[in-house]
Amino acid sequence: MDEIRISGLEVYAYHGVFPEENKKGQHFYINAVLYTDTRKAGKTDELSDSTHYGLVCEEMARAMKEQCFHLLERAAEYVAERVLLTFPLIREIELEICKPEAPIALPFSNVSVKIRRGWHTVYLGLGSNLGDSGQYLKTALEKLSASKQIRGVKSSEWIRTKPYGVEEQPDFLNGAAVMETLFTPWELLDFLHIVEAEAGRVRKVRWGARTLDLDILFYDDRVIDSENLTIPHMDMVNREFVLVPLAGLNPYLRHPITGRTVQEMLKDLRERV
Ligand code: A4P
Ligand code: MG
Repeated sequence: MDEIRISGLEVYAYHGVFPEENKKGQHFYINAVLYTDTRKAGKTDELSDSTHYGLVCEEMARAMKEQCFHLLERAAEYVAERVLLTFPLIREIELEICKPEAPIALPFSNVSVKIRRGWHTVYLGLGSNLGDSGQYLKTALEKLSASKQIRGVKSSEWIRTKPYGVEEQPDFLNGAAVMETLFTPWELLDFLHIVEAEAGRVRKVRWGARTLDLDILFYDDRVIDSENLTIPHMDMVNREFVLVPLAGLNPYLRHPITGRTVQEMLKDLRERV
């Protein structure tokens, strides 16, 4: 991706763990790399096709001044999020906050915290087979869209499917959705669990009937195998109710491990069964 770089932006602010620092304040210096696509502006010469770096500087300075944090880590997180939420064309930001006047009783030239944050593309699988399934799924999408950490939610068609796994349960209504998020994979999982709980979901039987099930199918091309989270979702190659809606959204999306597209996985599955 292309970069817009800002270095040495000076801001007088009040962050620090010592009360002295919060009262008196000190100079902070910000370095930022804004990851964005400059191609269109490169062709049109129109500022509206790019991000105004002057406005980004002003926004970062405002964010630095309006709160008083103990930690540089917190200040960096706050400023990075503000930039990503304010300027839609910036997909990622690398942000360094320098504190050369930090209270360290030894000679030093600088101390800084540097982070990289951005929007991630996520595909979710949605399912319901209890109560008013259509309404549960619609409400879930509204809740996702209402989170400021999530943008651009787009859903597939809904399909009626026979239960897979535990077969003695009502038919499902299934779909998929694509969106961009600032959440990490684990933060997203926690958020999805809240949305499921708000739909009255009770976890009794694995693969049992549920008002709402939200699974993370893909998170960029990340591969995660931790105790409570597996991405890409484990069993998708065996599930038409996942692959059909996913193919409706993006048939050419590739599985990061096997390299197979959604369309190919669906074809393989149909040939197998
Ligand atoms: N978990 C691990 N990876 C993920 C991930 N990528 N996304 C963990 C979401 N959760 C993930 O899930 C159990 C735990 O899996 C979570 O707490 C999380 O830490 P759960 O939702 O509590 O339980 P579950 O849904 O009963 O189990 P599981 O294994 O997730 O089942 P699935 O895969 O969700 O399948 N038939 C049809 N036709 N349509 C369906 O939608 N769904 C299922 C459930 C079975 N049969 C179905 C359908
Ligand atoms: Mg699940």
